[in-house]
Amino acid sequence: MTVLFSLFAGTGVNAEDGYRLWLRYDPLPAQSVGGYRTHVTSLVVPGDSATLQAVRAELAAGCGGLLGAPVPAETGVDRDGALIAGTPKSSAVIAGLKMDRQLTALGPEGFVIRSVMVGHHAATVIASEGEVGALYGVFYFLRLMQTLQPIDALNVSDRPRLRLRVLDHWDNLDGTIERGYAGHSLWDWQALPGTVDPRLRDYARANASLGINGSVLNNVNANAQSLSHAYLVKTAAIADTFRPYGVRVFLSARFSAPMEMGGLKTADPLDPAVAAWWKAKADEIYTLIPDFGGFLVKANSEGQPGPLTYKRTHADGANMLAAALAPHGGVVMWRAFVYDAKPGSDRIAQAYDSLKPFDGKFAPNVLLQVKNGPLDFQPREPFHPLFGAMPKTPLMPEVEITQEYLGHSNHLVFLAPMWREFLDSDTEAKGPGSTVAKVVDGRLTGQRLTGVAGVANTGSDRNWTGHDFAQANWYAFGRLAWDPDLPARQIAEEWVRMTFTRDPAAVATIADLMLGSREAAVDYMTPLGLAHQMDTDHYGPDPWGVPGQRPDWNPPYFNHADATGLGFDRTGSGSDAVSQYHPPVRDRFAALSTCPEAYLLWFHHVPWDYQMHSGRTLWDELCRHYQRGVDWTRAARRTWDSLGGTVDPERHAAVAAKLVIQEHDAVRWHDACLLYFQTFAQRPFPSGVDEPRQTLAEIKATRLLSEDSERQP
Ligand code: GCW
Repeated sequence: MTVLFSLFAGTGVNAEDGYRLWLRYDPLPAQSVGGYRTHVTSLVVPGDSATLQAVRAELAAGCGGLLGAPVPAETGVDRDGALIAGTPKSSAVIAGLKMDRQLTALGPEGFVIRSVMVGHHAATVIASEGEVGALYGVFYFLRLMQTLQPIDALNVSDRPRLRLRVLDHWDNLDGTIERGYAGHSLWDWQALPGTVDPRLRDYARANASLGINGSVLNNVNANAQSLSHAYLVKTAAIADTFRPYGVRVFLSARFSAPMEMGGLKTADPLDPAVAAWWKAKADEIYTLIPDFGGFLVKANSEGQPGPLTYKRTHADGANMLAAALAPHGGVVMWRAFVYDAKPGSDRIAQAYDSLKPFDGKFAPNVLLQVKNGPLDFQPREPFHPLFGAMPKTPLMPEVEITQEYLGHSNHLVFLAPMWREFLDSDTEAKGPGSTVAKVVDGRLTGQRLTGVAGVANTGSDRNWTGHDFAQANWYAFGRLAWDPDLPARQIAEEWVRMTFTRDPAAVATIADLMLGSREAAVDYMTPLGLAHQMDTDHYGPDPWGVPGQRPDWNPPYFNHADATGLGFDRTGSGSDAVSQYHPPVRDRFAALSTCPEAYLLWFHHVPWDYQMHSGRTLWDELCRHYQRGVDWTRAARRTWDSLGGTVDPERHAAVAAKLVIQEHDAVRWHDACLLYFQTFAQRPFPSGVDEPRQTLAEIKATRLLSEDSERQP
């Protein structure tokens, strides 16, 4: 059997440019290979579907590469060490093993990997009810070898815990990416459908290696043209490329498209002509893309059109679209990120107020896509109070993989700890232990339609994500979407082993660096519950804000710094947004003494001399956090430098250069925020806190740009 296509098209031989991500199949150390070879002597993957060809190609590239010699493809098992992959339908050997009941229980995306006897021969079987499940099993098996795990007595069964595991691309039709920091869009709309960049297959492969099974191709700030016939034909070409890897395409739908494209006078969801337009549009889409996933909709938020424009509700809008998709099996992912500039209102409270009343009112194929926190992808936020508050509605969390508020592609910030913190947050909706993870995967509510979305950080940069370490966030998202209970350390260590080094000491060192990085970013940007202190590019510090800026986009609105103290009062004496949480959580957050200090300034306006758990004042503690963040960036540089002999020189240098920027930026954050807050606190910096390098006036006179190459260490 032949390998019909090569993997990682266009890759220079072993160029260490990061292109290969975690799917590097370079030869393993000789002492490990010996043991593996006896278990991988031939590949038995019958079947000609595109997915089975992908299974074959991946096994051939993976096993051949890791073992340092090609592994022959065979049609039958005539010796020990066959690796058999497929489904009971595609493989007579798998059918003969009579595992159908178990495979059915695991579903078409689940799989079994087992060491078995086939006749008189020892073999390893990777089996699933579905071909994509077999492919997922293949990636699992390859990961075992990549991370040097034993493969001699395997008995694995696994399946994804969430149904929709989706990347949201905020890609515009002109090739730019909103909040994208790794080049241009991977979709070349001009060249499509005639030319499909071979890179798209590698994108789909990388997703399949994690179990990501959907991509929303266009920005939620949507252009109606994405739904035109010409663009749908282009989208169909992308869908054809992704399909063998189990990645379905979705589109963001602009709510007013019936007016912009269909010439209708209204987009009122209750107008029969509008519903008919969407139904016809859905029918057209499914003629071109039979497995189209559905629509993602940002409605009545940040200027986007929506049902409220016609005095209809979010449920009216979502359900009308859902009705158009339902006959084809598609879903609507309706975003909960809705807020208006309302004088006097607390922006973060609006989504809950607008959507909670509709619990139970959405059609069965609607999911509400809710950001992890109530504001907007900050370095730290408490969990969104809608989790646990809408038991009759499938809630699909949306996290941001792209580092909009976390140093763009310049800062090393590993996001798995942040997502772990979110998933482990206890909503207490049904008593203690009602974690967000249990809400999301349906354990708590019985929801069958489940999912999670991550705003993608990929782009046309050679290494896909700009920062080599940002690849780990794509990886972590996919792994957590598959299993929302995975520990952050396991994810980090897997990724390091597959991406950089298998040296145990270096793995531990790099994983430690990654695991500390998010807390460091919180420390040097927005410690103790501060939020949204970024400039309008959401990069550098801007705690003083922009005069005349819309208040709920302006940092002073969020920090409430004044002579008495710092922080946003969201208790009963303030906006009372805290009351949106279930009573035990609400009470814990609402009392100064029990509110976790990590969320202190999120919920409370706190006097400068308030005594923290450490015994220090708020002011001193705040200073210490900014300093701790800066210190981390310095230590990170030293640590990384010490790994010079372990990591290849190309990527070592690239990361080292980024860490210089990160330290520079952290100092800027420290200086800017402390000098500004000091104008209110009127207190000196405590000992151990660096004196700012510039005055506040000097800092305000320049702006930190993420593209700036002029930084000095
Ligand atoms: O975080 C904000 C971003 C916008 C984004 C919006 C959203 C796509 O700054 O760029 O728009 O959220 O999530 O809709």
